Amino acid sequence: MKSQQSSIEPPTNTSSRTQETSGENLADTEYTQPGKTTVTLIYVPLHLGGSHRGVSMGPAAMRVAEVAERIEAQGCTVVREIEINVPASVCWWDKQSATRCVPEITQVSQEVAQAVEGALASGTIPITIGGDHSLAIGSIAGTANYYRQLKQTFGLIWFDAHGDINTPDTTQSGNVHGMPFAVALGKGDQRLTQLCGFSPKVPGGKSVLIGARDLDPPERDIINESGVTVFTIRDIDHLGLGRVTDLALGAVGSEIAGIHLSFDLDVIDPDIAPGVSTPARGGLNYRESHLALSLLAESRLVRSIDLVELNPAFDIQNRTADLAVELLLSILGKTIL
Ligand SMILES: [Mn+2]
Repeated sequence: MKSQQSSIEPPTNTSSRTQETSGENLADTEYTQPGKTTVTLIYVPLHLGGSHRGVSMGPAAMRVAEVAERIEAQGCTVVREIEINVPASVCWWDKQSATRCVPEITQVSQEVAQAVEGALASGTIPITIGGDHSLAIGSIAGTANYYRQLKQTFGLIWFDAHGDINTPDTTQSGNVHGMPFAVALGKGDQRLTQLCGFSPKVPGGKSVLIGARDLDPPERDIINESGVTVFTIRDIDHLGLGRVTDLALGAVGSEIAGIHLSFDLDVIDPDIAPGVSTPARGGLNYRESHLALSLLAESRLVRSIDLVELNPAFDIQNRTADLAVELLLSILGKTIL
């Protein structure tokens, strides 16, 4: 009889990354390492932008799926993990406007913006892990502020089943997670559009929406006015996501210093990504998702990333979190050969 060998490896403790919570001083240490991709993980357990509290567990589920360990196993370095504080108070309706929780989301957005800008300034790729999509208001503000000071421009590529381009005038739900794309373009509640003191954060002409299949009628009007390039799920069926991704890279233009990738997991088909707040049938499949993200990785332009709307309360055995980590690895340049 063969002796049994334990398959449990002793815990390795080779990581030098630091953990901190928001509000601490973000030293502008230079983390650039030649030939190595360095990342900052920013966990944002924000649920105030939507109607499903489960998204606040997204960062925890990503940790269960060993996001930091798997990024490091791929050869990248996680230099810092930051946890953003989200107000614990119950979400309240702001009677001053048609939108919910704007004061709280503004506060969180300021902290996210500061963390993202600090991560970019230190030469790392900020990966903001949600949490609902309203966190992109902060991450895009931080990204925009970073490039603005360098007098550079950036492009925005947004994967989503929805438009997220409602305003307080058009919203049916009052949920801010249906508005962050509009806020980035300078449309919406001024407390959000004026973060970091300027607006818009990115022009429509350097913005692309991929995977849309569930747009509210007013969102179509806003998209048409804004100059955003949209590739709907029909375009993807017709052209293929590889071609669409190439076209998206062309649409953001060549005069950019970087791309901010805002990836809503609900763009994926709910059959393989059930753990999202607002599933919509007919989404991206597994292979085309990885193809798109590996093409973006090859462009070497993606400098900041949001990964949002993971809702463990709707997930099955953490499958969607596991997929989300795999997708991140593709964005960070995982190759087959
Ligand atoms: Mn979204």
